[in-house]
Amino acid sequence: MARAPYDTDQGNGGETHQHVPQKGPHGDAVAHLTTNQGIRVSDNQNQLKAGARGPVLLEDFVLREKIFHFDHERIPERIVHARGTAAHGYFECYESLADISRADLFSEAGKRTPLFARFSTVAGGSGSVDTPRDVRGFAVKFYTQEGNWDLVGNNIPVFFIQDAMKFPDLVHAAKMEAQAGYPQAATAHDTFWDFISLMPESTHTIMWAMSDRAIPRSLRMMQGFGVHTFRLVNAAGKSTFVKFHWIPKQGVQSTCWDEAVKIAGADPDFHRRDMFEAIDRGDFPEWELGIQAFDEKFADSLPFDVLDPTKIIPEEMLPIRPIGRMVLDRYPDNFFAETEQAAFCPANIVPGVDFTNDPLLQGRLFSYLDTQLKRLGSPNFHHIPINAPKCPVMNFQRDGHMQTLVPKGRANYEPNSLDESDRDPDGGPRECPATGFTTFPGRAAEEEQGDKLRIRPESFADHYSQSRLFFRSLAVPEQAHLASALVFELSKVGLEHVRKRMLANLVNVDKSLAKRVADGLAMPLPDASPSAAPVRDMELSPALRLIEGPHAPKSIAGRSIGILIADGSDAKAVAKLGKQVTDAGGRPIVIAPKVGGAKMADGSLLKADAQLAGFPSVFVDGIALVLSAEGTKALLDEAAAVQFVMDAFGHLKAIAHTADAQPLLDKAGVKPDAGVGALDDGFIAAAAKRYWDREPGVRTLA
Ligand code: HDE
Repeated sequence: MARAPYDTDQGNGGETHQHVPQKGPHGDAVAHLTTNQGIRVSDNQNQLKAGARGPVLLEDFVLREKIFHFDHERIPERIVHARGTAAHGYFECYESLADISRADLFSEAGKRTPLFARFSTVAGGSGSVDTPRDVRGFAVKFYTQEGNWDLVGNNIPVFFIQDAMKFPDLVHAAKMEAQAGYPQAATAHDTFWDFISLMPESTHTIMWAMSDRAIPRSLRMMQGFGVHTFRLVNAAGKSTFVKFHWIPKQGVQSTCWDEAVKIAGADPDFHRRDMFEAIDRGDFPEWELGIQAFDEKFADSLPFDVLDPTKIIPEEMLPIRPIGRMVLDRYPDNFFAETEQAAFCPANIVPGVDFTNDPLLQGRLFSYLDTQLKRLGSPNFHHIPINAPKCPVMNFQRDGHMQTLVPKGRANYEPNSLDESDRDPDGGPRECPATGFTTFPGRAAEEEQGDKLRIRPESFADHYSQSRLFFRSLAVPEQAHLASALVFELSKVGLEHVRKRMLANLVNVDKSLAKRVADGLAMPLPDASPSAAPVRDMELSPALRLIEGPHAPKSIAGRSIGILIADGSDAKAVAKLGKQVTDAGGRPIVIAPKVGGAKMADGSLLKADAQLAGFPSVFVDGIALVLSAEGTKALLDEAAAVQFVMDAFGHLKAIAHTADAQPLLDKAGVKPDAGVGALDDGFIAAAAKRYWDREPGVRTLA
């Protein structure tokens, strides 16, 4: 409904008053500003004073209510995963999984279940940047018809620790140092590496965290993992072990480290903005959900324990079966109400899915509900729309802070016999053994009811074989990035004994890796640290690599091309290129020295999407310089233009250019290679990838 137009006038002191017209029916309730008690407000610019220059009066309930609410607008941020962005969408099941799970969302082909997905960094506070080197959270809340199921995973399939007991230590070590309050959102500091170097079980996750996986290009271009081994349980009560995988349709892609650092300064909200804009333009992010399903016999045949969250099952050993897809098609209407108040909890599980004894998962089952009471302040936080199940919720729980429901009747206990009375015919809901959640009884009663022990299973002791598997499976440039990331992080560690201890651990992973890192630190290579179990060479898993791996992007779909223009550019060439990019599913972004546009060779004015000084090439996946000789000349003295080209080259992106743009390329130090070419039809295909061969010529890697 269209709003009634408001009037604008000036108050006594020149302040602007926008108000509902004084003459009129005043029947349009929503047009009127009110207090929280529904009292209409006459003046939202001035507090009540004793005289125009006098003191404020305590009786000004309008002022007091407004300030009171404002004073309490913040809630505690998440202790980890504080910075995140989220979207609504749906899950669509490919086929019935009834043979292995009775879960409603997997019951039939084409079945759609609404969901809410939140992606996050782990270490930084809610106001930190989007692109630090960090693990990313990947949490999905499925609103199934049988209750909410939260699959609260990460973009890395393994975790730093094996036992929940160590989580507070890990997080304390990773976050800002206790006395200094910095660094924010960075693991490159003493306490993190001090802890890690004393925790050989972290080594495998460290390999992932130092790899390009920890600097994703976009949240839309990350894989997600359930991490723990879960169970699916069918109607007959049969259990199947599963590992959950999310595979992005957009392809898995990362940035270069130098690029991630520059993005952090140029746009701290880079990932949040990217998600918002993609959904806004209808380019809905999509992931396929897959499972690695296996039985106990297979689990027993593995040389590691499936309950150990520091281990993967390589895809080559057990292929991923696609079971459905997730599409994110709606950005939240309100960041606080939805993204901030969303309460994910691994203990939110539905019939047909179950836990395993993974000791990390078991600890998480306690932690999330506990932290959410602190954060949201009431045991009734499931009433908040984003957390409320979309199926009936009926029980005898009552009262508590912020009770928003009004339960009717006398039945607030059970068993009761109120149904038998004429006076109180509604005795309320009852349990159901047939359809209610029943816990899978476990594998062998003896194993789960042993002596009470604080003990780690011996089967968790191999900390290095899979670390080695990961490193050796990567593409050559990725190995160099990983080694360089270790050099970068350990160079920020002032404690020499910590660096040395870390090097000694790395010798167990791969001697050549340890040597590269030691050389990068200019330190001698120590002997290997003692390893709790012999390190085995496993068959390599090419699926782990990003570059030319099975999940690498195949086109520029979902990606951006920056088209640099200036006065004298060819309008037709810009339009043609823009269409080619759009046709390929990409997004053309026209960048000019002034946002109002540039004067084209044909005399027309072409408006720009962005101003050059505020839009470095780190924001796009490839660049095209559609410049005339005149435009190029003007840009040669613009540091932003030279840096634009230099960075695109240094970040290994495709560059297309007019012949007239050559002097700018020369000034930016661009050398000819397969990724640099004329502005022709081949550019769109060329921009789908990065030019890794260029890298040794632009930076020294370990
Ligand atoms: Fe979390 N984790 N975690 N975690 N975690 C939280 O819950 C915790 C772990 C993950 O977008 C907290 O509501 C413990 C593994 C994500 O809101 C907290 C342990 C994995 C999110 C918590 C772990 C995760 C969280 C903080 C070790 C990947 C963000 C605020 C036993 C499988 C969810 C909150 C969102 C958030 C505890 C380990 C993923 C404190 C104790 C392993 C994606 O409860």
